[in-house]
Amino acid sequence: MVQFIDIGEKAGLTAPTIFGGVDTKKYILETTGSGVAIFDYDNDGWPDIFIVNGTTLEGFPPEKAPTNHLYHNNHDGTFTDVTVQTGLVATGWGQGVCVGDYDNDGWEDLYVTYYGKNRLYHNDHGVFTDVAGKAGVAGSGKAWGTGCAFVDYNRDGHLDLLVANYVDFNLRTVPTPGEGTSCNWKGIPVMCGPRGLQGSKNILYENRGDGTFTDVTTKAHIDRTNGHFAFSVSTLDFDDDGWPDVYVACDSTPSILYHNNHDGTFTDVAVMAGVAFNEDGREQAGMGAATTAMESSPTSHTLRVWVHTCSTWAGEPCFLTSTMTAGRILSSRTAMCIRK
Ligand SMILES: [Ca+2]
Ligand SMILES: [Ca+2]
Ligand SMILES: [Ca+2]
Ligand SMILES: [Ca+2]
Repeated sequence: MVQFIDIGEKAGLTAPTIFGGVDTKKYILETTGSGVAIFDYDNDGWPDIFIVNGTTLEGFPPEKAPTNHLYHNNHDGTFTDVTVQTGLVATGWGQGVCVGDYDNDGWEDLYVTYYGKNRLYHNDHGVFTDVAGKAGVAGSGKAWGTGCAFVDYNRDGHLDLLVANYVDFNLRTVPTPGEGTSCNWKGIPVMCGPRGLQGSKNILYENRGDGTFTDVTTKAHIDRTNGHFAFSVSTLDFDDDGWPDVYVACDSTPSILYHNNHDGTFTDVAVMAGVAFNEDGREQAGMGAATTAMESSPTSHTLRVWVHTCSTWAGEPCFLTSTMTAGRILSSRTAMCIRK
């Protein structure tokens, strides 16, 4: 039997992850964070670890605010926190993170989603600068970004960016526990949502190749799936046609499989592909997804792709929901998204 031992503390991964109330959660906002990316930020051949952090409803004085953390791999089983010297100190309701070299300079860049404005960190030889505003990918500041993935959807050699949004959420107007029908569970007042709240739309940014992006959400038909509670984003070529497709695991709503139509548009084919619902035809608490090639056929050169939707809600284990055949996985170096 394989056994795993938690070596986090011994390895130096000691910063606490803060996300809302410790004993109680008043709002669903306090429940969703946060993601992790494992990538080689300094090109020394050893994978490093970036961990997104959150905050609390009460907030913190600036000098005590929790920050995201980047841990440099020391090549000896330990890590050093290099957040400050790499320019990655940032606080807020951090959510997901994805990695991709959007400007093709050989250094992996970072995109971090927030309830609030998202951040795009350009990697300049191991030092990061937030260029989201200049690049046009910060968002409105009102959306609740969750998962994301870099993917070259139009195959022009420049990584584009798909950002999932969870619910249309406003702390000032959202009902409190006990208010409304969706804020009670068996007579007990509980936080509201996601059911009872408005879904949100996902966003696709096309890379212009000059360090800036254009919002092509409507043109690419990404918003035709409006109303889902979208979480994690995975890229894969499930039909092996050479064009990358995108799977979005959704909470309490059907999950989405954006098929790439090769003409700049996508069509959600999740129902027909058998990955929108579980085997009982029910929506799931889709939190994260992983795609992998399980086996290959020496005759047809097609791979089998399994899509997992995982939920840790109420202590449920991860479970396999669907199987798709005839797919091909994109390189995880060029398109990667990891959410806890
Ligand atoms: Ca490294
Ligand atoms: Ca880069
Ligand atoms: Ca592109
Ligand atoms: Ca495809």
